[in-house]
Amino acid sequence: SMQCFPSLVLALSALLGALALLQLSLYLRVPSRYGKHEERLCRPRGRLPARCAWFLQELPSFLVPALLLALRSPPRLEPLGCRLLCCLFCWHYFYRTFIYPFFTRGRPFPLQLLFFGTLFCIYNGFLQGYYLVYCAEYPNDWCTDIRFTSGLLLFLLGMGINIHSDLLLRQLRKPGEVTYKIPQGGLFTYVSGANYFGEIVEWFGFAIATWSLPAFAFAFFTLCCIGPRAYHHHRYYLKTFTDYPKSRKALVPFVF
Ligand code: NDX
Repeated sequence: SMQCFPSLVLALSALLGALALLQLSLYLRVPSRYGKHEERLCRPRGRLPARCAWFLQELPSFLVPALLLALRSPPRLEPLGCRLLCCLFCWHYFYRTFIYPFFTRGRPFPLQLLFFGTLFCIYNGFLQGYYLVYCAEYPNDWCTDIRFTSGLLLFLLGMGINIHSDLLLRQLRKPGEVTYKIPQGGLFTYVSGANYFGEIVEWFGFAIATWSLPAFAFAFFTLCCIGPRAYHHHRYYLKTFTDYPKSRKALVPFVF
């Protein structure tokens, strides 16, 4: 049966960190080509409806850790921290897999990115799940530790911002519409990438609550992946809408 190999966790986390840097170097200059940054003319056929694409792509991030947790024998009964944290991760991806895709009004998603996105979700789902189910060890009172409580609070706050902002974006379109408008309300009052800001806060909260290398590597990856994207969204809005609110920042309210 499976057991913990610390060197495997270390290697996979290091590779995740390296992928994060690769993303940063690629996406600081040009955005990843989906949504509003896709060149309309190229590859009109290699796409899947947003609904299927997001469902398929995010499913492994829910399924892999959920299965690792459920199938572990003997079941992990102690400490409570590990199961709780693994469930938090699965909870986010339950939303992203089973709820978000069914309401999205996004454009069809490029197949090539779907392929890499799916690979990424398998990789990360395995790393986070494997670490929490087989390797993590917490003292029995971890649930009252300041790292756990403050991290959990940040996680919930970030998730709230992310879900609320996703909702505001969706409401900009009627079903079948594919045009872009100026997002209004919630944290969009202050930043162009409110959904991304929420997601980044969420995963840094998760990293603090788990206090683990894999979770910090994933938070860093998220920052490098959608941080630049928020900046490209911001530039797109400034270029497209002459009446775009001048005081709005790209990602972090009042700062950047
Ligand atoms: N999926 C994370 N890299 C990504 C898919 C793409 O969950 O090869 C990372 C995630 C993947 C990426 C994933 C990993 C890296 C990949 C990349 C592809 C290439 C890259 C694999 C897996 C890669 C290397 C080199 C390392 C191998 O039509 P539309 O779609 O634009 O409509 C949008 C709509 N909307 C508007 N509607 C009207 N008016 C406006 N002004 C509008 N603005 C937007 O709202 C969408 O329907 C919707 C949201 O759009 P947008 O662009 O704001 O968000 P989006 O980027 O689509 O993300 C959706 C949610 C969001 O909450 C975000 O926080 C979360 O997913 N997310 C996204 C990406 C990654 C991630 C979270 C994470 O890292 N944690």
